[in-house]
Amino acid sequence: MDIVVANFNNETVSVLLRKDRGALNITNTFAAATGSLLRSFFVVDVNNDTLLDIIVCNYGTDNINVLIGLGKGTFGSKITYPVGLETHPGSITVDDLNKDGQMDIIVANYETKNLVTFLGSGNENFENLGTYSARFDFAPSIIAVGNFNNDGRLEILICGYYIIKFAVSFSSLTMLSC
Ligand SMILES: [Ca+2]
Ligand SMILES: [Ca+2]
Repeated sequence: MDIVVANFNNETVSVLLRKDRGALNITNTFAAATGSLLRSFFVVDVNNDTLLDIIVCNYGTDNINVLIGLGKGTFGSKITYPVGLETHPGSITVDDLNKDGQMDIIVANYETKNLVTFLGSGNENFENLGTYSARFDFAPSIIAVGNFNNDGRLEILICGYYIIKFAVSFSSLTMLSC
């Protein structure tokens, strides 16, 4: 297995490929942006070419970066999608929210305590669907997607530093207690 590392202090993402006998070599390092204060990333194939891509969450610059994998630990130029001024996104996750076979992105904004969703089209392009209207009463720091209530539809679990509180149903954009 290879490893991807987000380097908070120097605002880069490093890809480490495992070589023979288990040694890890840094093959590529990608600069997010000055002041990005990147908080999290997600590794997934968003363009269905079987090569893993990376999506980076930039707390300081209020955006995300999509890096399309080219194989052998190399990636294309980063593509930037803003999530809103002073939102300070802290966490991202990826899944197919609308069941069209294409990966979509969910961003949890730490400062504005809400979510932004991006609809995938099977390539590097994502459509910003806007901000989920409900504000949470805590700053979301980690999010995850799953079928938590076993209804066959995806929900999202949102965690603050001291609390695990909500599952949001994307099918109806309603908040479920949990
Ligand atoms: Ca890919
Ligand atoms: Ca989708």
